[in-house]
Amino acid sequence: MTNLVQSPDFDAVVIGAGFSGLGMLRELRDELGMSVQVYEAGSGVGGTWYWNRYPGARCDSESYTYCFLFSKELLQDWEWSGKYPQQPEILSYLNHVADRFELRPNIRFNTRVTAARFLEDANRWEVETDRGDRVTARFLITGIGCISAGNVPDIKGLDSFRGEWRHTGNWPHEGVEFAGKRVAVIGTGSSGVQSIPVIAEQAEHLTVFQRTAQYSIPACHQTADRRFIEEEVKPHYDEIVAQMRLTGVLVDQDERSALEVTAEERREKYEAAWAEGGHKFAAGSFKDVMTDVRANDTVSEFIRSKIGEIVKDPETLEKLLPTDHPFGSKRILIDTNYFETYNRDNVDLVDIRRSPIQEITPMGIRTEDREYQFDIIVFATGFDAMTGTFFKMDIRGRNDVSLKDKWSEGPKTYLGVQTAGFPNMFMITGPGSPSVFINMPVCIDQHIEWISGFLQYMREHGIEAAEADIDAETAWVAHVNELVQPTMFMLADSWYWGANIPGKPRVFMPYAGGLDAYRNKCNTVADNGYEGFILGSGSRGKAAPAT
Ligand code: NA7
Repeated sequence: MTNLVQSPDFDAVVIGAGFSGLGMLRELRDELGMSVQVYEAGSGVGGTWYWNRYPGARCDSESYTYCFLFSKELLQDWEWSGKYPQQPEILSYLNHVADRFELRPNIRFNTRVTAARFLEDANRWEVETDRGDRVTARFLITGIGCISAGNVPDIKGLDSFRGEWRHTGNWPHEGVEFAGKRVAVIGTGSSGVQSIPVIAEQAEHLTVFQRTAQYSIPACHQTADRRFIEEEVKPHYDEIVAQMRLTGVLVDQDERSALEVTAEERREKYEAAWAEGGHKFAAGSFKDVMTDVRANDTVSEFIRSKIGEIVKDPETLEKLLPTDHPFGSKRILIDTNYFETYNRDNVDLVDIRRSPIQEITPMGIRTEDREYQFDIIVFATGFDAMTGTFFKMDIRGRNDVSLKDKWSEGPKTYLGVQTAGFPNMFMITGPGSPSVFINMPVCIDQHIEWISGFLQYMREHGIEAAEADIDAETAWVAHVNELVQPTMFMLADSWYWGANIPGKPRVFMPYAGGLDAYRNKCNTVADNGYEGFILGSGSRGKAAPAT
């Protein structure tokens, strides 16, 4: 028997039950008293952490900072077992939150939103799902994640492969059996760098297909330091949360330039940061390593020297040394024994820039110079980030304009929370917000709080509809574009630019100005009566965008 939800009207429909969807549901239902329907494609909560179950999947933010911030009791109660949270533990945490705050009754699982249309006359969103639900809601809120639409490259012959193939972002719940198998991993981004050392330990043989050599920093993962948590974190969570909310990070940056100290001092600093591991290596280093190429050269060269100390085989080392882009111009990678893995006898590295993949054959992979045989191919080839998941749905705003058409030249948003022509649709960590540059739950927390404040304001002022003004949006897109100009991000192709997806417009999507500047801007907008938004009845004419 189907269990259709037909035509009820909600205050809000929320798409996704990861950090964003769960947090937004709790806020709207428990703080604002709204009726809320959440749709989730997976069979459980978790979002990104529900789907990304590949071996070694772990978060790069330290565990005591990777959590919901809204509940002091939750912060005190939950115990993370390691310095960084592993995927299974994050999933347990999110399940705990769903149970503790009784969120499941408002979530419809195994149900994917396929379409959402703004009904101008009714001033409502009509939402359809792949299970035949059709509901309406005043607000449509997306909590769909930034990296959730997997990218399996269009390589000739994949259908003919007789073995098993998987994408890291859609990993089977029962796991994949690597023992005794010849395995290929294509891709050396975060997912590749995390999974390669674990797969190498299990497989008979592993061949890594690398397109771009990477800088990667050791995580220095370890079991959680209980003394640190009990004495320095839990009694001070209020201050820690305040600091995280302000800047998103808990690192004191050295205010000196990398170029104003001696080579010896620099080396000492980098060695100490390398020994501590993780994102502090970049964030806690000199102030200009991400903005000045000469300063950056010093850190890029340091990392190459460390890779050189680890990797024994000179030919493999040469392939692994990143020389075509500066450190930090692509997503910074954090690993556990990544480079060490290439010293194993059962691991080979293929540089596919020198010998590109021609096709996938029934037996394996053929590159320009030879054919390899595999039982399993793992695609660690990333995601159609930031916009891909939006485009899997047919979202239509005023005049039946589709979001896909509106964003055909790249995403256009105001503050990364709204896009003109789509009234009452809010995006949690949408393109144009800091999102992927900061600890995600912290950005999500800020968006939830801000959106909630906006909805309360609308309620208090009898405002039916809120819509980004086209001029404010145009200015914001230009601002996001300006912010990236002085940074290292200009110097590499990356998914931040959409460069990993053939045909995707090359537009820098996240906001690179830092969480503090972003938060200030959002707060100023709110303080000024939500300037840059058209607040009105929602019907055409009364709330027409300024031109
Ligand atoms: P990423 O970071 O996008 O990495 C994907 C990797 O796959 C990267 O090494 C790519 O090389 C490589 N790639 C992509 N397409 C191809 C094709 N067609 N052929 C060969 N190699 C390819 O994705 P991840 O899943 O690792 O990480 C995503 C985010 O999750 C990460 O940034 C964190 O925020 C968490 P390239 O560098 O493009 O040359």
